[in-house]
Amino acid sequence: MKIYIAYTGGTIGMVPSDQGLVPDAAFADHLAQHLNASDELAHDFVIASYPTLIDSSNATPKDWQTIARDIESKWHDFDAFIVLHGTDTMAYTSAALSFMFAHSNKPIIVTGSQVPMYKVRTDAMINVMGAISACEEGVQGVFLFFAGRLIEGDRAHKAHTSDWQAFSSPNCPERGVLGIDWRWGSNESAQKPVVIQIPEMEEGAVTILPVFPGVQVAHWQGLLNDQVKGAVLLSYGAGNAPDKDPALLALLSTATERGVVIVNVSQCGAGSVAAGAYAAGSALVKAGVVSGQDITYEAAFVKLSFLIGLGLSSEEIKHSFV
Ligand code: ASN
Repeated sequence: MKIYIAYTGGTIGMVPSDQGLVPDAAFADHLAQHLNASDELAHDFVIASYPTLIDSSNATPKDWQTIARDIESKWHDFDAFIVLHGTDTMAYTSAALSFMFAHSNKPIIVTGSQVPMYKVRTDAMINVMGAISACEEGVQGVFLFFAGRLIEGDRAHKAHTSDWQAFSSPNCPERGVLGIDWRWGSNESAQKPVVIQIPEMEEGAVTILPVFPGVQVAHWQGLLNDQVKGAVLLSYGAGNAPDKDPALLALLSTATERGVVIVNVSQCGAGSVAAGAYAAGSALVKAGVVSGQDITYEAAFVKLSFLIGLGLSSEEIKHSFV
């Protein structure tokens, strides 16, 4: 099997510096030595290190495009793709790749680690080996693999800062769980031809509006500036926000009337938005806010960025969330 592994940055390949951990340009070579040392891994690995390695907290939509273009340029030369990435924004990147490589017929697996590979007590190789194993099993699609769990790329959420199990799949069963052997979940996706679309995604086109006790117009005004075309509203519970402040609701209505798509996602982290179950949620519906249902806020943010980048109209984008 020909497997392309891209090191984009992140803890997995970091080493200590005066300022704390930083990505190491020599990591790709160390990993190559590990993988090539084993006779059990009879694959052709090509391991690339990106010219600018980042802590993934610096990632922007441009980085999603860079990774996607890199994979696209090698699409016909490899059977499988593994993206080594920092955990902080890994769920955003895996969601972005899911949208950009819809119905992928090859494995594209994003992984990384909580502890760098240079440490003795590290999860680096167990995650890399799990990702390779998923490729060997011939899974098709974009996934985030971490601590034995193969999560659909657009369903992952970073849920823990320090557990080995850093990611959850709040509203969707994992595709597979790897212990000694794989335990497979169901794969209901009908096989359609792969669609690769890598739009230009403007930075700042999408924002996140937090709901919190005492939130005021002034808090959101700057976030809903003229550059913004989409927003994820992080609501309470089943999709509620204060409905006793007319100015706040007017701000949302004005934005949706000028074409900003505002998607309601619960800050609970799991479960679904039930738009309109409470009066406090109905006010959002009246203001033109659409329900994100059970999408994660990471995937909602990325989906808005992707669809806006493709040039879809507000109505088309709203429709895609239904
Ligand atoms: N700050 C790191 C990153 O996201 C965290 C990690 O990879 N575990 O790049």
